[in-house]
Amino acid sequence: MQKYPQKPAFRLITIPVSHYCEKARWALERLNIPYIEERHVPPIHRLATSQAGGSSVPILITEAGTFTDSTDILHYLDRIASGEAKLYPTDPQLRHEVEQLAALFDTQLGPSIRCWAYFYVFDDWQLMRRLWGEGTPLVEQALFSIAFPIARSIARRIYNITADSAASSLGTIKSIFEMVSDRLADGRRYLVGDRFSAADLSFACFAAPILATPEYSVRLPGLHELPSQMAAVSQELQEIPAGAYARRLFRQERLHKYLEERLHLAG
Ligand SMILES: N[C@@H](CCC(=O)N[C@@H](CS)C(=O)NCC(=O)O)C(=O)O
Repeated sequence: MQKYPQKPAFRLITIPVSHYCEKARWALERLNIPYIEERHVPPIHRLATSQAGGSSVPILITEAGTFTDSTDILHYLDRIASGEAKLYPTDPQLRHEVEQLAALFDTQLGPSIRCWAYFYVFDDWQLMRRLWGEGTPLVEQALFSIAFPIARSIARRIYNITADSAASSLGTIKSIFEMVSDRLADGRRYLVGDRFSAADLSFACFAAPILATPEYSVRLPGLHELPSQMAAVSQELQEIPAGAYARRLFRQERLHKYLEERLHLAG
């Protein structure tokens, strides 16, 4: 998938639905940096990531170097961003708070939502074909039926996806949503300070798959497409302040970019 083809671009290697990849896309788009996204179907992505010197996605390849972790990508982009577009505050105390929250979302929320969601949707081949295949090369889409069972069984093993781990992941997700709701209870507009930061961006991206966020880069399943147990949780979380907040961030902080991209693709 090529975006902004008129200028020289960074390369971003991704798996379509990955919420770690969404972090990198959003940061690149917010900073108005042209990039070419190279989407891959798992486990075929490993050919591209190992060639770039990494393993997981996202990987950002730039003239200044290759970044193989979503937080390293955000840090790098922040270094080259100017003023308003910066994702980390310059004040050291506020920056520390942003880093701490973002790390919690990276290490707890991201993996918990992945485990919980995959537990429910892994048997739905049609949905998985969209989530892992949308925008990937046609040859990889054609190989999906062979690749999917392999990638699914690897993912079940390395991410320990079981009924028990899905239930405990949901506990972690709810406690992080409660912490975020408590933080927002004083009426603040953003999680840290008075500006949008990497903490907000990370929370919105990681939460998106459980909130069926419509502006996400890959079409996430709506409530009507989800198994009823998932739909009930999604509905419940959308209605609490943290869930409403994450969806608002996509609408208010991302939607203009999203519309621009759709217009660009249509034009
Ligand atoms: N710490 C990494 C984690 C990224 C991650 O877990 N990516 C997953 C997709 S959600 C992945 O690439 N899984 C397949 C693999 O490891 O080969 C980051 O922030 O970039």
